[in-house]
Amino acid sequence: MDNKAKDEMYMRRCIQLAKNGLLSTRPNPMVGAVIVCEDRIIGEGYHIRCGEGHAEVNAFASVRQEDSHLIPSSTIYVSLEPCAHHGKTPPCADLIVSKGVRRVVVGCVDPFAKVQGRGIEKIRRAGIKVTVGVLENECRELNRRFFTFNTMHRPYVILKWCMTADGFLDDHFHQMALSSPFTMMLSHKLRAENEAILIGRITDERDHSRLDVRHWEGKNPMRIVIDRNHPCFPEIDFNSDVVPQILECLYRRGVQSLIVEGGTVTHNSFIDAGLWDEIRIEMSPVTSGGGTKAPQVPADAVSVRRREYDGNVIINMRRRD
Ligand code: AOF
Ligand code: ZN
Repeated sequence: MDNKAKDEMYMRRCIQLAKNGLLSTRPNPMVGAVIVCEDRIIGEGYHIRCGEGHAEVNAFASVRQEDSHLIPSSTIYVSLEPCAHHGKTPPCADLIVSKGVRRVVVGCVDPFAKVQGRGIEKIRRAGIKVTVGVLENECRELNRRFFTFNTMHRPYVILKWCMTADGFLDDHFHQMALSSPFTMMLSHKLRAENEAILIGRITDERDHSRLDVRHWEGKNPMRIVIDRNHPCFPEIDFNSDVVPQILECLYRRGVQSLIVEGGTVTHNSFIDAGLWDEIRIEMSPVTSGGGTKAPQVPADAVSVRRREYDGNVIINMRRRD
């Protein structure tokens, strides 16, 4: 195995470890770290919870006493640039320098304003070799909410709808039960993985949806209904475009991700404004022969994943680069 393949293999392990923090690191990113000496992993860790130790801290702490003398001849792999700032915890870049490892391999640069390359800079200035950008796309994908929030200054937006096989959301008269018990569970999983969920007033009045995660474990997302008579945020001016204002309100409150669950008018306003990152469509095998038409998928959306569960198909789309 060549060195590049080895670097990628250990970075893949970092990503795998990082994912254990999926429901608990928020608003911090998920990060994994692996310490390797002569092709042997001597320590590994991940960021478990916001306010607690970062991945690097946990990885160093996991090294066994009898292996600690190997640290100066080791490489530490981290899926996100080690931090340079004093946040809730001290800078990981300083920790790495004090441990005196031989080399640092970083998945991607941290977009957070207080870091943004400063961690890498600190480590390089201490004379330690740093390689940046191993599995960069995968590492950024892992924290796509955190990246969008910090670079675009708005939450990551997921548009989600369920439709019939002939492209309708309902049959004109009622909301149709299109999800299966299993796909219902998956949509609650999606809710648990995101911080806020938004619907329009009409959808709220028709469905009385609780928008909670009762079929999955985790925290209920913040529930937002767009209703000019009951403004979700006091600063919104309903006489001008509401969508960008909602994202601004959420950004100011530190909300990193939002699911938009409809209806069509609400979905279309996000699509028309180009304010979306991911589209998730559930298609039921049922047809209705007429009703409210599902939103038109934007031209720059590409399908990245398609899974079928007992006849219900879930299609994941992203924006073409
Ligand atoms: C790392 N390793 O495992 C994580 C990092 O308030 P704090 O101290 O928890 O710092 C939070 C920031 O640190 C967060 O916004 C992000 O920039 C970085 N996260 N950095 O070196 C980690 N989770
Ligand atoms: Zn850190």
